[in-house]
Amino acid sequence: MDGRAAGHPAPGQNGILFLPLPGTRRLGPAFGVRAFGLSPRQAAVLEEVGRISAATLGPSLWIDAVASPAGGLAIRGPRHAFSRLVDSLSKWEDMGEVASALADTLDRSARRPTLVVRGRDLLEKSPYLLMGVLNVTPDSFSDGGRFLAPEAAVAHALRLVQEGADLLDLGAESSRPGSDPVPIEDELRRLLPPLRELRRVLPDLPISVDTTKAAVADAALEAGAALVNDVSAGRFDEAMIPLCARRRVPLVLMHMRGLPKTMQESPRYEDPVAEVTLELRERVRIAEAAGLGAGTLVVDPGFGFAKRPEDNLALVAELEGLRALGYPILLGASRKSTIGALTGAGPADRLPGTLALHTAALLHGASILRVHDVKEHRQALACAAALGG
Ligand code: HH2
Repeated sequence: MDGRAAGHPAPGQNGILFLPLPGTRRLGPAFGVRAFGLSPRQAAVLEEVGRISAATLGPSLWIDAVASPAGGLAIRGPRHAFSRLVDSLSKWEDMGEVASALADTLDRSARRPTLVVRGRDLLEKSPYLLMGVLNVTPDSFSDGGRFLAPEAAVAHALRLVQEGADLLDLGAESSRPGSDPVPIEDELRRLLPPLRELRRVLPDLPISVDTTKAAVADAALEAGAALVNDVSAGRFDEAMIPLCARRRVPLVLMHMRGLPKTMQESPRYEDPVAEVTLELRERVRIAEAAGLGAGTLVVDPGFGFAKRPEDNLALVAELEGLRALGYPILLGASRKSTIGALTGAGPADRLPGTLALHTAALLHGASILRVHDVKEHRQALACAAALGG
């Protein structure tokens, strides 16, 4: 299915977006954004106002006009200069939308990421979390069939926790390219026995349920799951977002276009980071309108979901762009086929590539990594975190 035909916006059609640039820190003095979706006139006015601001503020504000049909324009400078720019822009006719989009990105990108599970902010003590993958499926792309038996699933979960997983993501339906949906009853039959047992032996462990079906999420929450991870960001089941809002549990909104069955047939992006952020922004707005927000939303660019290898790599290299949304960023590149495309390695041999991509993601703003290999990530995380990513 073509994602756009399924209601996804074309570049520039769905509002203006300012994306934090790579290399700019959340609260550091220097900040940078690039604009997406400006009309040629708005781009020209922004450039002009920026130049005037730069002249009055001294050499602290840089404006780069980038020739791009999507109204590309990059601005760098200290945060206080951006606040002045917003003030100046709001005085210009027809620039109110641009000023409020810029103010929105400044505000959201400065927020400290939070993830509140059962009253506890998991991101308070440590700014990075490892989410261990536990697939109770017969057909997941890298570990299908290994943990289908509840005893095997529980034993593996205990190992992941012992190795340092901060939370677990329990999934009973593969979302690999080409996969078919699993009926609700089958998904629950796979999911509930290990979930109940895990709840019993590890009562404090935050467990997320990886599902796109509200009925499955509801039953899993009842059985002790504390978060929901939805690879469709609530698109496949309208009841998902209201369910999480009603139960006040965190929801991961992951970006994908189309369905897993067909999503790799013709993925197409002109500007992956801007388009993914814009499409996720729509889902974030729906979730916020339903009552989810700080502490209960996580965003994920959906590495490997309706994307070519170059799109996945651009998303990691410019992951800061998603900070425009104001929520913790989760990334899951573990063992995925982009690593195979780059190196020729099969799924079982993709740990080094996974660590490289995940380290890059951390340095570009990810707060949560979804991983199969926890022990190895603990070491990578200790080193990457020491760099101040
Ligand atoms: N990737 C997979 C499944 N769920 N959830 C989020 N939020 N982000 C991801 O990148 C993500 C996800 C696919 O990986 P895996 O679970 O190993 O495989 P499968 O879907 O075949 O079970």
